[in-house]
Amino acid sequence: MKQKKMALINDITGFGRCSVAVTSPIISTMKIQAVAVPTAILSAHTQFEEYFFDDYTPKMKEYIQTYKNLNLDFDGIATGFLGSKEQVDIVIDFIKTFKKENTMVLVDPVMGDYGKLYETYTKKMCDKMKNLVQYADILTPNLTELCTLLDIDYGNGEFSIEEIGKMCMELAGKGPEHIVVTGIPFHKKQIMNYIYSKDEEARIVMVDRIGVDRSGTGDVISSVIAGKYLNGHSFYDSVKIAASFASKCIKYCEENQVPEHWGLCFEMYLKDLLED
Ligand code: PXL
Repeated sequence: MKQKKMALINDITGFGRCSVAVTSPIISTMKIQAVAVPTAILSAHTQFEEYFFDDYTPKMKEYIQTYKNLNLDFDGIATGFLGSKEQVDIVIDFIKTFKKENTMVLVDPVMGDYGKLYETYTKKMCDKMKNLVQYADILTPNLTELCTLLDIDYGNGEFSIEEIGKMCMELAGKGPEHIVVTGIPFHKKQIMNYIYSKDEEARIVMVDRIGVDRSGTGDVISSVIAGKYLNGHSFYDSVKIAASFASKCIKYCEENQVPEHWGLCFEMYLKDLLED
């Protein structure tokens, strides 16, 4: 059987377990070849007080051109953190070039958390991100990103399940077949993942909240979903596996007092993602 390939359009961050440092090993464990397409290079992610940030926008076209010349094809394209608004157009061109009938496109609209945008995200970038949504088969926003994509005020972050359902329906109207809203706080002790698939009843995957919120959790969840879904699992099962995998990693971090910005110690449980 031909081995699958997934393009990972994301930043490369040395320290802090996010983006390609997380998605590449996770995808590889699921026997999918990971092909990194860097959007920025950082020494540490933007939740640290200090970090080196090199926007890769000026180099991306040349980088991608070689893949065009090589006539590469991809079974999956997963996009994450983008470093500039111009990158959105580059990513759209990448998808238009490489998306074939059966190529799965997952867009993780990495923009912010807890009602706040990340430091490198400008309003213009957020507006641009809205264009990217229409190219996604799968979208994995958190609540902050869901609100931002729909121009809805985050307020205190308290939304009813019905409201979240309506927001997903509106966003799905723009293109994506499947949406999971990740990391929704529920009654203080739990975290809800709201799963919306077109023409299906919405479903919920609940996990216990363990300790503090940890950066990089979204990258772990979206890459497990991307890999499992590409390997033939249903969207619901992919989310379930991803949520329970992330929970296990978070529990380990709590028990070992890993600082919250160091990301999830996914290495400890990678083998649980192995496929036959
Ligand atoms: O985990 C999301 C993420 C990815 N990449 C960079 C980030 C963050 C979140 O802070 O800073 C560079």
